[in-house]
Amino acid sequence: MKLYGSYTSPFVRHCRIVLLETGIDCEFIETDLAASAVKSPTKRVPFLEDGDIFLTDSSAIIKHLREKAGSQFCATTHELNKFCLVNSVLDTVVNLFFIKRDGVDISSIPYLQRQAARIQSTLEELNNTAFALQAPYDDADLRLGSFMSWAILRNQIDFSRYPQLEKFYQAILTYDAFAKTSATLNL
Ligand SMILES: N[C@@H](CCC(=O)N[C@@H](CS)C(=O)NCC(=O)O)C(=O)O
Repeated sequence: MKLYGSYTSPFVRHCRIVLLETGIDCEFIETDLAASAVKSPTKRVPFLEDGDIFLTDSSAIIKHLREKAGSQFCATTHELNKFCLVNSVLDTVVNLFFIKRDGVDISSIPYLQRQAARIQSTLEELNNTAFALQAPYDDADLRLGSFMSWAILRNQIDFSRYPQLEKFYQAILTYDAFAKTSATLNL
């Protein structure tokens, strides 16, 4: 099995956490934007090869890994909804990050203002949502931790306005599989 990705991507990190948790043997192949543009139709990382199976999205990869290990991905509708909320804000922040990096003034484009407003309202909702403060962490928790860590590393969000999220983050920092996959270990 081969997982293609970067050490900084929050989507890839979540997959790496699941690999550590499940103990599944998998080779990690460091892949940059140029290589992902050639090797995956999404032109994104992560993507995974497992024999004849080729998966091009972190959620599908995590479902595949969990089921291979005899477990489940987002076992309840409630967990799936929390996962989707986090994933939606993560996708939006990553999208704006790349657009701003290309020099676009996001305040001049109405749809990008809508994206920025979506980030604020979703963070408020997440701050009022219960997430685990100790192991076991489910996939909604792990996606939230991966998102927060990336957003802090890239200076994209000031979480001091969201005290419950900060409390969650301080707790997950001490979780072994989370600590071992920190992007800063590979910078
Ligand atoms: N829905 C995808 C999102 C993956 C994604 O956005 N990856 C980023 C890295 S953090 C990427 O490769 N972006 C390159 C691009 O958008 O061109 C997943 O969950 O795997």
